[in-house]
Amino acid sequence: MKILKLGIGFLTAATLLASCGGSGNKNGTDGALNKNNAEKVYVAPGEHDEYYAFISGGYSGNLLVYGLPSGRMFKEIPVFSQFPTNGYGYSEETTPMLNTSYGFIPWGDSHHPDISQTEGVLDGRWVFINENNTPRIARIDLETFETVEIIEVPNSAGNHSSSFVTENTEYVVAGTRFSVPVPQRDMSIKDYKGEFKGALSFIGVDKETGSMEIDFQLLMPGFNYDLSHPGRGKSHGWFFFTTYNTEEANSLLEVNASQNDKDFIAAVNWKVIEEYVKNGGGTMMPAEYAHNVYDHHTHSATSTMKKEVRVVNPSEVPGAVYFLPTPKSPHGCDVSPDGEYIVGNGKLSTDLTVHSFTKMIDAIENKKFDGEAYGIPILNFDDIHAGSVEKAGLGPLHTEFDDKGNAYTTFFISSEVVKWKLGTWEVIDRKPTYYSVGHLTIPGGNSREPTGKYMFAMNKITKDRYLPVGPELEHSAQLYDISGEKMELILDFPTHGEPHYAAAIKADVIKGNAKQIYELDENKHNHAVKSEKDTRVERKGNEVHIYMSTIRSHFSPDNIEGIKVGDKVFFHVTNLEQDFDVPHGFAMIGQNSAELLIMPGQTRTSIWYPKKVGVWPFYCTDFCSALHQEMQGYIRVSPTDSDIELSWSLGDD
Ligand code: K7E
Ligand code: CUA
Repeated sequence: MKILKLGIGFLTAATLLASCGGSGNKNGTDGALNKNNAEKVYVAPGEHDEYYAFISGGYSGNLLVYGLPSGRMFKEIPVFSQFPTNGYGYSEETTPMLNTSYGFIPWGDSHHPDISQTEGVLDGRWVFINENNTPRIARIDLETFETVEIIEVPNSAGNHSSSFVTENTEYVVAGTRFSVPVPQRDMSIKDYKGEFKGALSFIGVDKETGSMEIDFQLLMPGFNYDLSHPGRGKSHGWFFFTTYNTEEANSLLEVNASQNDKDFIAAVNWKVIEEYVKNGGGTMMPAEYAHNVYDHHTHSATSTMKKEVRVVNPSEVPGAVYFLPTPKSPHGCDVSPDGEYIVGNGKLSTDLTVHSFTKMIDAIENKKFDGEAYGIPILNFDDIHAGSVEKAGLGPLHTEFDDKGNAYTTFFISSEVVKWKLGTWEVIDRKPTYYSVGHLTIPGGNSREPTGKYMFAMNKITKDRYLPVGPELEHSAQLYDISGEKMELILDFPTHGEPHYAAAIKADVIKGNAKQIYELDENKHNHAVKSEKDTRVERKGNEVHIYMSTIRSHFSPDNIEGIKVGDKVFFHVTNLEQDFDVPHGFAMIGQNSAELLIMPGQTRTSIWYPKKVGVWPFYCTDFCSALHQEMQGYIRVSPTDSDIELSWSLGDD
């Protein structure tokens, strides 16, 4: 009955929303943006923003770098998708990054970026992001702002409760949204219940290098593991995962996974499991997953196929996992900066449920259990419940925190952000979002030290917020000033793809480390040239290797003859420049891939299959100097049986 009522509530709210968006929101700002607010987001020409925001590109598969408070976009970092803008996923050096156990995959669905931490504070070394569809975790280096590592996650499907890091980046954690047979096998879908498993993967991160390895996977009951967050401070050593579909339904989940009054937050004591594993616990299970690593010295990626993974059965490790009953199909699972409160946002509940870590430990120590599920003890709701924020809104999704003991929760259906007080659970303020907000971000949000100046909401629906551009719209984000008692909307800005989540950090922590060039001396690429005198062309059967260089404003060589139809031509292009922001591009007519955009000191390789006899041009795509238009060359392509000698030249040489 309760479900039915809520269902109607959903409908009504959805109708309201649709009519609101459809009829056009004219200002929607609680009074028009005043001059004061405009000044708050104004970053004068040539000045820098105060924060970096790394915003998920969702189904673009990438990660976007924005500045706050201006809302300006600085860079799209290709992660899980081919990116013709710079040749990522097309060049020989970068295609191994997109290798998986299913072969080369050109696309991904990224969700949750999270920045590395030391002692609970964002250290700005790396940002991690998950791929939901073909489960993977990527690491992006925040000196070069490039993807440097991607690890596939076996036994997982819908890698969603990911990629959150523990407070010393001991682990980046990846949990499966869809449970699946483990190991995969041919079985009836109807036998889901009790047979499928949900793998929660703990990926160890090397303290110095950031290198990732899957340390262990917990094979949990076949629920849907939706989101997760680490404990911190007093709760460091624990990780919390929301679940839904504890009914273990395999069809029509919108009805069948909403039956239970409460689902669970799974509390995982990873330190206990770490100890268990150290003492030889768990079993090595055959598995196939790719581990792709990019090296800044060779400027190349390698892909290794791993063959096994350590799995742990939670019911065999006493003290490792407990279930915290949480109403009702919770989505977000957020932990307060001090580590005491675990907030579960029940999508189908009007209340927000907050659990107390202290009470949880108490209940565990006193063995106050309320049954078990698959051998995992269930705690009693009343024993662990810290409080509820009542009737806060409709469709709560995610919560972030500021530095003053406040929490901010997004409500998808009622389209608003609600500010409330930790401990008293009273609602302090609410502000509309435009429209249907998903995640929100406060810089430093997932750490011991969140900031208290800005919050931005990332919305699922845009409708009339910007000039119309046809049916397909970018999503909209809204930036709020949260320094006062009441939140104030100060900026609207579009994001790219679907901005599921963002991680934001004070710019000062990373901007001084950002690399400007790659040192040519340190270029260890096999096919690099260090000067023009090394440039050359070599034939090996029908393979032709062109060792080429770029410098303002020419290629060396720029005239090549002796190439034949049917050859496989490798352009190994090294950019000899050693100045900041002088890339050169390389594009060849009829090339079946993308251009190369080559940074100073870097080498990139592209393959071209000459198909037609003639003289064919190539050119630099990046306007690099006043004589950029002169940066071009020709390749003479002769018939397959021609005996024209291979030759190359630049100028009169
Ligand atoms: Cu968009 Cu975090 Cu993937 Cu919620 S998730 S909204
Ligand atoms: Cu080099 Cu344009």
